[in-house]
Amino acid sequence: MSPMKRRRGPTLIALTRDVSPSLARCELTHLSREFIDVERARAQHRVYEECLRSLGCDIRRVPEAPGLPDAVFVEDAAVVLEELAVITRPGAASRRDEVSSVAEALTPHRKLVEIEPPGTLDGGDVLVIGRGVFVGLSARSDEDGARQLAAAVAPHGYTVRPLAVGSCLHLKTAVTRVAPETVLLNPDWVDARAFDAFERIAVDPNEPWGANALEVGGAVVYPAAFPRTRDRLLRHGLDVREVDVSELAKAEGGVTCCSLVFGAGP
Ligand code: CIR
Repeated sequence: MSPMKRRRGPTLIALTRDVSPSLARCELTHLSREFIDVERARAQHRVYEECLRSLGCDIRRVPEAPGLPDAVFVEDAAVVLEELAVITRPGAASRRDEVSSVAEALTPHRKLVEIEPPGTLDGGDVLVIGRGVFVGLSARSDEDGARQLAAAVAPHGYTVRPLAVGSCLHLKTAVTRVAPETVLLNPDWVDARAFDAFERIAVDPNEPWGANALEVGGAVVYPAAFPRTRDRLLRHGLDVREVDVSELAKAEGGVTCCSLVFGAGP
């Protein structure tokens, strides 16, 4: 086949990590502990990966970390931008050993900058929209972490905007981007006015946990647990790809937190 006719490979990389056998000992903040079927969680996670693959992602798995219950939630370990990746210092001490393997996986792709103690930052608190970086000040991410992030990204033209987070774990539990200029949010957990430059879709009031969606490849990966909010997304003309992540949700995980999606570069 001539080079002209060769199909282009995926341009997106999605870092993921298999569900740890110790997931049942995960951190929990807002939910009560209930039985988690790890095999089922693994099966759901594989379907999630398949969904990302179908949207053009090349799945690269970070090595398993059986002793780290929350290791599947790779989003919290890094913030990946076009120009650099910021390796976080998670707010939960039990999660700090997750970051070195994620940093190693990112090394071939991005220049790395690390959040230093005593600052804390979870990737789940960082929402990037264009050159705007919203950072949730939560139980996991503090002002020092936000300041360090701002210093790392400012030279590349990004502006960090810290925001208070309500009764939920992370900023991205409360608001995510579902299209380049559109956010999905729960107005009880984040100040919707902070997003008045964007089109805003509110979750259905009966589905407060429904604001965590993952925009990738022009589609929106979305949990099957929130059909009313899904209908709102569909009414906005969005291409919604439903996934069942019910076992991961028992660990307070959603669809953004199970991957780090970024451009593979030129
Ligand atoms: C934790 O509490 O850290 C985990 N059980 C859940 C983390 C979910 N991460 C995310 O939404 N970014």
